[in-house]
Amino acid sequence: MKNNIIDNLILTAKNEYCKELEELSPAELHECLGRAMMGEITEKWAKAKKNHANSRRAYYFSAEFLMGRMMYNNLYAMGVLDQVKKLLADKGIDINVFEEIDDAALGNGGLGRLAACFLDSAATQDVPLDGYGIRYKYGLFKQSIEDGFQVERADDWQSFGDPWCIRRNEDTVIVKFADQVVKAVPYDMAVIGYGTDNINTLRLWEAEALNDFDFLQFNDSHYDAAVQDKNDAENITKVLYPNDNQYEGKVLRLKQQYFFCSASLQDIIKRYKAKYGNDYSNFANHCAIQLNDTHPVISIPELIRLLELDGLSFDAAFDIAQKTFAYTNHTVMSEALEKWDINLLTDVIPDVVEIIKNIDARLVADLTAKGLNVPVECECACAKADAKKEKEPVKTKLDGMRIIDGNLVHMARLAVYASSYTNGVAWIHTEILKDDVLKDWYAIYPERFQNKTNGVTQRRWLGLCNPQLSELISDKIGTKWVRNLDELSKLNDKIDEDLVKQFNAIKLEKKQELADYIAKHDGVQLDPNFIFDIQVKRLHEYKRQLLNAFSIMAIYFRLKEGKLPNFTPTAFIFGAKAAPGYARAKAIIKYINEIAKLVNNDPDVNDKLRVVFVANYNVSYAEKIMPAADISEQISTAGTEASGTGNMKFMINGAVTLGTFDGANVEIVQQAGEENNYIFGARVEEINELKNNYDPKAIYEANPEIKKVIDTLIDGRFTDGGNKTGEGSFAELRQSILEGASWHQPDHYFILRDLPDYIDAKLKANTDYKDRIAFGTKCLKNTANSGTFSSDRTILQYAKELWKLM
Ligand code: 26Q
Repeated sequence: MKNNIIDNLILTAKNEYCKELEELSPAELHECLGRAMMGEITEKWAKAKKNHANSRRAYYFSAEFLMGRMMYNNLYAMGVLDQVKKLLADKGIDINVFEEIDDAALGNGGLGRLAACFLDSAATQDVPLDGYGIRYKYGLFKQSIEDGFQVERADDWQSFGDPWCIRRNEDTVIVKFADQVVKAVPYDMAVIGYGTDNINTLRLWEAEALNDFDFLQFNDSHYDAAVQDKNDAENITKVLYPNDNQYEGKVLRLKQQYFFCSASLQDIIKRYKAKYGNDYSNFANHCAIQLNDTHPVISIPELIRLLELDGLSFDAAFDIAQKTFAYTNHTVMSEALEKWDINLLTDVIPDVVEIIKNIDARLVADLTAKGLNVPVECECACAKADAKKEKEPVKTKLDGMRIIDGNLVHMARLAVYASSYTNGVAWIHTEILKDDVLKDWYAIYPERFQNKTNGVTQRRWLGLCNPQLSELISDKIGTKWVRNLDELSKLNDKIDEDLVKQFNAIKLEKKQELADYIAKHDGVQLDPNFIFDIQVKRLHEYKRQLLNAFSIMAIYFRLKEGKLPNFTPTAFIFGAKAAPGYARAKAIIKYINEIAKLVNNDPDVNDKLRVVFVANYNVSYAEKIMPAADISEQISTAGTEASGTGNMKFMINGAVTLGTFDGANVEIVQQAGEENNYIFGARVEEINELKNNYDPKAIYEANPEIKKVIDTLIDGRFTDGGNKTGEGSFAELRQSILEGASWHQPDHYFILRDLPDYIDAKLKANTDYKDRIAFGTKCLKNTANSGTFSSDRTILQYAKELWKLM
């Protein structure tokens, strides 16, 4: 088999490029090896497709799939990574050349990467799950840092070719908008399971014009008009919206969502009809469809529309849709919840709006029958009285649940009402859905709510990215962990001084590798003997990179004043992309870079303190970072981070979590022990109380250290893009904390509340680190107890408890 791949590779190189292997550029080699591997799996893939057609199956609808680099992953899954590496080496080729090939970044962050982990896990665990999404021409922008500011560039990921996708012209379908008709052309990517013959499919749609080129227009000298249709069609799948946890109500975004949902449903229906004809009674038994957040929720009315077109009544179609779909919520942040303006929807997809109106009417009838068309019981007993006084109609419980509420269509409400299940992505998140965000819905449909704590694939996030630790683990407990991460718990009995020393040696090696890469990539020198304290994730106020930055300034001042004589040298490493339109997030990046410049150039401290903001943090960078962390920063305001999955990647690789009681941190600490992690700050209950009674300015006035730290935003030591101090972006950051803004209270993520606790916890970890055996033991305990955070566990729970596949 391995020889086949190499023979195939040599042949492909000759056929495609008329070159010997040694002459190929990295991109050409990538293309040829990729094709050779695809040739290897053809039969297995076809067989798996046939098997799936004959069983109940599930589909994962997602606007994002953040796959990362596929070459190493696929070689690993096929079990030939080491052999191919050696065979290439024999030809004088270093397998690391593929590091030059960009990874496909068809996603923003957590939600898109989760989708990719799920595909890997489903394929490996023989779960018949296929993905449906969009083949964006440009993925998430590439980030560079210029003078401390984020600069964005387009991500033309296909410029290196794409050997993994097969274009399937024969499965092209038509998608219609009020003002436009386009072709949806599918590209299939094989999702190769590890240690199984099962191969699943990720089908990504590209938009194309019905007619590329209008000759009549051209002949009339209307050259622009001649290509207008082509451009308008291709624009639909041109670029991924770079927002993460922030809703943007743009027409093009709506077109993207409807485009891939309609195409995917037509595809599924076509396949269903080939088997069952026009009888839809078996549809909901035939498949389950998981909606990855609200981005594909337009699928619900679209399926009903398509079934009605085929002769079903609304009620029959609704019933099928409700049984078929399930919905995953990934956020509690109100600014991230999708609410489409009904006029905009009507302009783009009027027929779908008619269905939504019918669903809303059905909701009204259902809830009225349940007795909910009654005035809201307000805690302050004012609603009725005030309404009378003002002669306004009394607001009813039902009013607050309408799918069409005023001018807005609430996609999360539509999803909960017209699907079989709603799930959160970590225990605490599901609890918040039930008693806060969706509490009215939980009260009526408690049986629909489930929790499915996220996970990550250990193949990429341990096996591939940390071969040294993988080997140590396999030496101790065998290799079963690759397909069953619970096996890691067997390490618990084996942790002794000797094992900890071996673990520490590996950690040091991974830190050296990362330091070398950062030196090359970002031009900053780090000493691997420093503590590596790392926060990598999208830049968002709720994730509180600013809290981390403030704590570093506090430590900086204490060091300068000689107050931390025993401080263990620490490198604070950041990586984050800010949405291009998110001014405050960009200001925070600049602030961190200003701190880095100050600290790294100050000879008083730079033998103890380093700060680096790495550019263009992405999946491939993450693979270098996760194994090299001593401390994993997970410091969101309690109740804001739905789950987090970076926290799990760090844990598996043996880092301690410095974090709040939020998202999956809660379960991480439950598994690995509070004594092996560093938990600080206000919990959800306290945060909820503080919301009515919080005075950050009082904290600022009362605490000279905090005052000094906050004032670094305006005291003139940093430049922030303004001509003079106070004119750039930092003054607004400070103001957002002390004064608030028109749309929020002062310090709405409670940075000042948590800052003192946070500094204490950070310094506690800093001191603990000195006992290398004790600290290494904590790290290893984290690895040993991370089994439950495999996405294999998560996907099997989806398969059993939501999709009823097993
Ligand atoms: C919506 C409308 C228009 C444009 C963009 C969007 C949009 C895009 C992406 C809204 C949200 C997202 C991404 C959300 C996300 O990544 N959520 C994360 O999901 C992870 C997987 O469940 C969790 O671990 C994280 O806690 C959660 O923040």
